[in-house]
Amino acid sequence: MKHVIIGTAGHVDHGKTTLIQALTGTNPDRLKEEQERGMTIDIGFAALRLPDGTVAGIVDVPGHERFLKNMLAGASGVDVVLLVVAADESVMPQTVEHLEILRLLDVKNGVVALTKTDMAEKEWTDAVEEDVRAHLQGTFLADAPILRVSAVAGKGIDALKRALQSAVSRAEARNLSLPFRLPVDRVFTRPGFGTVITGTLVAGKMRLGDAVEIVPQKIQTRVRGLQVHGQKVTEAEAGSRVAVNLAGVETEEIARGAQLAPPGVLAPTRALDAVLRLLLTAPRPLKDRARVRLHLGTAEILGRIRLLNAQTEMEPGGRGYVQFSGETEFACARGDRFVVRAYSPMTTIGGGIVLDAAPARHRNGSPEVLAALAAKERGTPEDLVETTLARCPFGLPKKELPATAGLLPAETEPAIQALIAGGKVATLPGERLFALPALNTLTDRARAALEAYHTQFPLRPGMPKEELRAALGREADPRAFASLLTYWQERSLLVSEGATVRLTGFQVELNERQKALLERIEHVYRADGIFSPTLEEVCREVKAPPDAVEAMLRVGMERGQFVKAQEGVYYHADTIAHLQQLVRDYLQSHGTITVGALRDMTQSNRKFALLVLEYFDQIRFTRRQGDERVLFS
Ligand SMILES: Nc1nc2c(ncn2[C@@H]2O[C@H](COP(=O)(O)OP(=O)(O)O)[C@@H](O)[C@H]2O)c(=O)[nH]1
Ligand SMILES: [Mg+2]
Repeated sequence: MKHVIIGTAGHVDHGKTTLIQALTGTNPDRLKEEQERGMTIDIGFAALRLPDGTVAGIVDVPGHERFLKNMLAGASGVDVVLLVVAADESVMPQTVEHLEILRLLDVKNGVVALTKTDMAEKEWTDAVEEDVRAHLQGTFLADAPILRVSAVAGKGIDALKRALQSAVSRAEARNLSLPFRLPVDRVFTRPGFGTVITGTLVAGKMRLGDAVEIVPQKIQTRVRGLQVHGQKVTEAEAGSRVAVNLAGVETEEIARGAQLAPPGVLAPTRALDAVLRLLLTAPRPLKDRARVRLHLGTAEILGRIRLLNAQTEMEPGGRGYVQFSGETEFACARGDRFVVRAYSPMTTIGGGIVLDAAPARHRNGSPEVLAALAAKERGTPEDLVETTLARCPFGLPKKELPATAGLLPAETEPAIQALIAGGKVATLPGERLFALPALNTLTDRARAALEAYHTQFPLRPGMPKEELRAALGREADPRAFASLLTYWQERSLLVSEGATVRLTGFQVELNERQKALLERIEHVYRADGIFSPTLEEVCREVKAPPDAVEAMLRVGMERGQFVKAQEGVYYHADTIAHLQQLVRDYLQSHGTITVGALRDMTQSNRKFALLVLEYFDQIRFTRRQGDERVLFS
């Protein structure tokens, strides 16, 4: 199912919050102060069930310019905007400012609601609609439907829902194969649970139990609880509003603006390189080294902007490469959109796209730096390889890369080498390439799955391989999985043996009762020698149920105390060693051995002598030649 976030926008008092309540039945104003003053201060949330059953998350933002910072935090995760204009007031300053912010954030899709139509004459409303249409010209909302509603009279609400549904169905799907990313918008404590954060999952999938890093704080933790729209879930997909209960994190350690991602995917940074566009409506040119507020994700970061084009200022409407240096650390990634506001007065002046999230300090006007940034903006072979691999959570065979990335093989190879050297791409056995974040996600997932398995089945030597493959994800094809297993084994993360895998260092631990049972079972098998007892006989003898005996036999086999000759037929390793010695001696003097010869030597019967020799064939100690056996090699 598609997951989409609808965000409100528009001037204060134009009826955004009331409209959300009319659409969803939820009052998104959750603070006491908001309800007392009848004004939205911080972002609020609701869930909208659309006529086709899709549930969209709604983020309601404050319209008052004093709380624009909160609007920016809410706008960062929006797919579809619901622009609200009061029919009795028409376009006002924050209508324009919000629209500009949404354009800078590259929102592509939306619906306009003319509210409070019960307060205005029809002719007046017609004029307002014209005014609105004029303001939308040249923007992503140029062709958006404009719907007339009255939240108070309950008019036009169903038509608005249908228009929203159609916008939602047009919204681009978010990238689910990227590592998950969650900018935090709220942090609070739930008694009995501990710290809970909420936010819009902007990329990837988050699962219960996933390892998480909080950036820039660099806190490593785990998803202990996960909710979407107030329902417990085991997995949340990008485009959902989620609440995450984090293990062992104090509420004071995190705040709005932090981001959650799998460990190692995001690094805290103090600077970013970007392409910046200054709004035509910016009140004055932007000076080199001007102090600004940069809004990225849910964060507001104070810092200075250096113009890299060797200018002393950038004119309104201008665009160029810049380096932003924060006064504090923050989280960002290449391709992130951001909005810039002047330090004072706090007006929105522009915005841009991050081209490098961990840049070096540059000399102003250096042609090399400008060329490198231009290449990053355009997309070099390296970029294309990196972004292609980022879209492949289970890697890609090297030979498929050029075609998938739309590159020539000759330009692909140097790009791969550079990315490997830069620690962004890894080659795995079987000539398979992985983006490092994707690989780290899988490694964490494998480790978590194995840990969980060992905890649940402490007596089993390991997890069936197929189960581990399933735990990694539906898309893990056998070739990718084989490549990963070899890689993890080489890295000593796990040991792969036969049909099972276990974490390196995992050992079956027995309690006193189990140790005693294993000893009694050993005693029975040792005493019976070649006359291997049936399972029922063993159970009777040691007075234990079959599953307990079988579990101990598995443990014993893992430890080399038992061997399995056939389904249900076990021998003590000492018995086998003894028989092997007998057969070896016999073969040394006779060259060949028959079933009858072994039977006589062991004073047993044909059945057991045959069983043992067949086992020896199986382990390639002997080889059958007609009715006789010879040494295998
Ligand atoms: N008459 C009328 N009043 C409305 C309508 N929608 C909202 N209001 C009123 O307008 C005021 C501001 O609404 P609110 O939803 O808080 O605006 P917001 O600041 O955009 O969230 C409140 O007093 C609402 O009761 C409407 O459709 N008709
Ligand atoms: Mg409001």
